Amino acid sequence: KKYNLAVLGATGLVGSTIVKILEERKFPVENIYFLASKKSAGSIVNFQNKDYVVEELNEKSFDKDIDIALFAAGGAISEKYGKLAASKGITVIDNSSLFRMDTDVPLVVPEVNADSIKENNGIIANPNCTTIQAVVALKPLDDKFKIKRIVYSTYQAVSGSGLGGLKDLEEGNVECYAHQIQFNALPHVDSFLENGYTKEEMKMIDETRKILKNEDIKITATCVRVPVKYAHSLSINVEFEKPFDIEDVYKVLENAPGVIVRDNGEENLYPMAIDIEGKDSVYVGRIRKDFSLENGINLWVVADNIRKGAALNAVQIAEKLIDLK
Ligand code: 11C
Repeated sequence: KKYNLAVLGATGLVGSTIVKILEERKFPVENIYFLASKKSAGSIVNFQNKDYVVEELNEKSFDKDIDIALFAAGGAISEKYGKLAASKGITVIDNSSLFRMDTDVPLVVPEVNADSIKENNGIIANPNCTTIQAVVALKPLDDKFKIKRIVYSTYQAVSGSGLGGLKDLEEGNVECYAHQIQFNALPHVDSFLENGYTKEEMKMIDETRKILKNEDIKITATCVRVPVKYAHSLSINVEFEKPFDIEDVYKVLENAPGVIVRDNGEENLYPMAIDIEGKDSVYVGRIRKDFSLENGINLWVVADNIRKGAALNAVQIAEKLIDLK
């Protein structure tokens, strides 16, 4: 069976990668529509060697016979059209943060909680990029050793801010960020909240708990923007309830879906952003015991923030969805 798709925001960084990944993975497409706000309407998108004109979004856009709409056009578009599309029987896979914490919206990373897709009421949320790569590594460890507490420290690529972030890094501008990102590290991702955390930090905390289905896990996070183009790196400190052998942690990660272990200090082998750009897996290295805790470990987790952190995860959700249809 083939499906009718709509892609919103296909000319952006995430949207254009969604288009590429649908092609790469040979998603069974019957018809595909590219929709965008007035600004991008009229642009050309090439899909499977055919040029398509991007249509301007309006209230009637979702009267078309569409099975799945992949939204990657920002929160404002999701707010305006997400529920409307769902009300017309279309399943929306939304990349924005808008619906993620809604109790009737599954927040899905297919390797972790593909089952939750069944509970959707027309909208499925794609998590934040840093959360996606974290939970791919943490879920199999949680299943085996039960996570009690997590400390996240992130080193995030500028592509997480879209084309503007890349431009600031390449040209040394101070347009997208509050300060220069070239040759710098900014402990500031997304805006600040009254509690002193940034939105990005609170997203990691809230979304991890929702995806791991455990509101009791204690989590704290510090998110930092670094002068890297693609791939976010995470230092993750984890405390488990159960005692473990570090060899078993290795084994669990080596067998985990979507994970590749790259870890050999003697050979200077560990995941690095420049190698992981363009890859689909979540890479884990620097796996070691935290000697300051009874049952703790440290991990270094790297993934391409535009692919696994956004576009690929959305397409994988769509693949699982059609398996269920
Ligand atoms: C960043 N993680 O690197 C952000 C981008 O909630 O989908 C994605 C924001 C989101 O800036």
